[in-house]
Amino acid sequence: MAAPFEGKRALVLGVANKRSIAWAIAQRLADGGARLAFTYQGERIQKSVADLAVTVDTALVTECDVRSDDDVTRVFGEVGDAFGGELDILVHSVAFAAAEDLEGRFTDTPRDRFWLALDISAYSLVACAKAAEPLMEQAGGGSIVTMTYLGGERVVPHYNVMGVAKATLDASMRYLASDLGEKNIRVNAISAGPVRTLAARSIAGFPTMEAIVEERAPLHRPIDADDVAAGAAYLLGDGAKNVTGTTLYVDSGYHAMGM
Ligand code: NAD
Ligand code: 0WE
Repeated sequence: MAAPFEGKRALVLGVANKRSIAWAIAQRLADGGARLAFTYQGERIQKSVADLAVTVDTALVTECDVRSDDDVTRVFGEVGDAFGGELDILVHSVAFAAAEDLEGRFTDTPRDRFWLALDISAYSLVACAKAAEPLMEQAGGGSIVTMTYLGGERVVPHYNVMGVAKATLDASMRYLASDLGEKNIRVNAISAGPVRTLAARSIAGFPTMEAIVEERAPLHRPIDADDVAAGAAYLLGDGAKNVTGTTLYVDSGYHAMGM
């Protein structure tokens, strides 16, 4: 295809390394002609994100811990400066729960770590959408995509508090779509099947999960970050100009099965 994102300006949150879903999406946007801005969390991954960012047309690489209102405000200020006060695309690909809460019983989740998971994995979309609104309004509209998972709709063993966070994220996506529609800002989610990223590899039993999807999903195929990126590119592009408040499943059809 020619250049579906020519002249578009995109902010991507959630690149940690080359396996990140956010990086696969960023590459698609860049290949389509977009200019990019990236945020990373913490000095530990600064170099890894900076090294990836130089391989595409990047206007900004800056730190953002989504728990911090100050960080979010500063980042969108920097994005406005880098992109002439406008923004077309926001990719939200951020999630975190304490490792100990992704095993054992959901019942055992303590109050502080419950809110930590919801703060980083769900409220962050609300904060970023609000900060993006004036920049996208200036651009005449925009498109926001977040990353979700079936564990927010149905019980996936050990997904636990992350499932509750994804349920909150999904509902937030719909309410944001409702509020921002009048500004021509669309908000959608991709529900991805298991992809072997940094966030996934540390999870005990992840290979088992991949095997179950391959066995039971209609397409009997594993999902990779590039498949997810293709779905994101659709939702972020003009071909989806009348699509908002919805979830696109990129999971080899697994979600359609009852058994
Ligand atoms: P990843 O580890 O590459 O990405 C997760 C990102 O979240 C990292 O870049 C990390 O730095 C960032 N993050 C964590 N805490 C943060 C904070 N406080 N502030 C800012 N950033 C923070 O893993 P991924 O699999 O690419 O995950 C991206 C998204 O995709 C997540 O929302 C995840 O829930 C979702 N998802 C993943 C899968 C999968 O199987 N990998 C499936 C469905 C959905
Ligand atoms: O959203 C996710 C994983 C997100 C995630 C991963 C980690 C690992 C490291 C959030 N927080 C952390 N915290 C850490 O300390 N996925 C959709 C992938 C995933 O994670 C699972 C899954 C699947 C699928 C956890 C348990 C069960 C299934």
